[in-house]
Amino acid sequence: MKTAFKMKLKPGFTAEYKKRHDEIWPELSALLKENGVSDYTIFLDEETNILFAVQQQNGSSSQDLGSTAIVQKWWAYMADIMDTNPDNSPISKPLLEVFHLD
Ligand code: RM4
Repeated sequence: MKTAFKMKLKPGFTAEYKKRHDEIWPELSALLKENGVSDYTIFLDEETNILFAVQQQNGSSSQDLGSTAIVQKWWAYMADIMDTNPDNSPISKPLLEVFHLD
């Protein structure tokens, strides 16, 4: 099932955000794939600093893995450049699919 959600990047951290994701921890990538997440892409609207994430999920969403140590560590690592909840998870809102072309 394809799902999408938005998050928020702090202004001025586009390059840093991309760098950190270019260097995503292999154990995080592995965890996502083990939990059925694939084809996971994040786009940035540079005008608003809104991050738009799209993923294929077969079971959990990438955002449902916050009980794992790896995701908690990643969220803590990313918290300085993103809008987050008190537990460091990124503030994320699901997006409504309004069109799909196979
Ligand atoms: C994002 C955010 C998401 C995570 C991806 C890998 O910046 O932290 O929660 O799933 O990275």
